[in-house]
Amino acid sequence: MKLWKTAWRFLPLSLLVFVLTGCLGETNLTALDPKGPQSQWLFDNMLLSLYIMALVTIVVFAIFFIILAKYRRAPGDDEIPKQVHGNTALEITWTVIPIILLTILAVPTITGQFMLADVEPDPEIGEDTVYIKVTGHQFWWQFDYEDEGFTAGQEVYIPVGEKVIFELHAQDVLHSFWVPALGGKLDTVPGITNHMWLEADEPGVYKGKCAELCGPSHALMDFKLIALERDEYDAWVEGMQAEVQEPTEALAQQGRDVFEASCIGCHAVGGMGSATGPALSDFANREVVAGYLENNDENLEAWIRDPESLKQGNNMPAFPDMSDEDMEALIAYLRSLDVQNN
Ligand code: HEC
Ligand SMILES: [Cu+2]
Repeated sequence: MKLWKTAWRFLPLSLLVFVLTGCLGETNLTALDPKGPQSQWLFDNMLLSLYIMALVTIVVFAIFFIILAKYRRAPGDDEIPKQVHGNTALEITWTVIPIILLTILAVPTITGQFMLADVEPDPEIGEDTVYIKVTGHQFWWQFDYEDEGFTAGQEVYIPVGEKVIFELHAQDVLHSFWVPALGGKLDTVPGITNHMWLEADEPGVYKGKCAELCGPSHALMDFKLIALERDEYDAWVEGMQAEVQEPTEALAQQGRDVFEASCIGCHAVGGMGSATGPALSDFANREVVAGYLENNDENLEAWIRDPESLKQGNNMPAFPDMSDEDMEALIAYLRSLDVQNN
């Protein structure tokens, strides 16, 4: 009875699990609400193994409890039952059933492995298949569109309904590229090139995360995958390729001078970026700063003045002594970096 009392104490905690998993659903950082053919396959396969497991559990426990009830020792019965050794029919039964169950699991698993590993261009799209080079850094993501001639930082854009191929690299330590709503994860490894593909069924913003412990701010190494209809995607690409426009506002022009003096060595605006910091070509459209802070002026200033306090161990230097005037101008300039204006 004491056991039951203890068990009841855990009830609120177990109910909390349901509430908390509900929060995950809202952000689409979950593999349980698939939004692409790859994640759908993973989900279906997971359900299949879950059903098989449930079936085995139910049957085994049913037999267990029936035997327990039916053959338990009656009060006053001191006789030892007849002892038996080996039963060929039973042995064959409990060998053959698992073989059948494992075969049912093996067929989709093995065919699925080939599907997942197929990083050839989509035959229907051919040369237009989008190819993106991903580099994991402590603690941010670089997305090079080499064929198109530009780099995006922290946010990767893809066309909807098309297989997109990702070439994975790491700059410093192991990271892992993962967009749970669209597919499985794959490590980015220094010195090794990995390939994977993803496809989104519907337009949307899909949350991504580094899934490999890579340092103190590993948990903040978030990114977004933005799936757009093909024409909108093409328009974004054109914007990224176009000549960067002069800022029109005087304040932003002043901010550009501050940027060119202190920041441009690490942050590209337009064209190909570098490995030292995320390209900021389309910064005005970023939902977040540094992967997780809401993109507002207050957070932006806090970030520039002291990045370490917001993301421990990251590689951006602090600018604590920047004058308020320069800061205001700089922020106005960063707000003007919008490829839709290019
Ligand atoms: C030595 C290289 C370096 C310099 C110089 C530098 N940064 Fe950074 N910056 C980084 C790195 C690295 C990150 C990524 C940090 C992370 O998220 O781990 C970053 C991130 C950022 C971000 C967030 C980007 C995003 O996509 O969310 C902003 C904004 C930014 N820097 C602005 C500036 C400004 C403004 C200056 C100049 C005053 C500056 N940086 C100078 C390296 C640098
Ligand atoms: Cu990482």
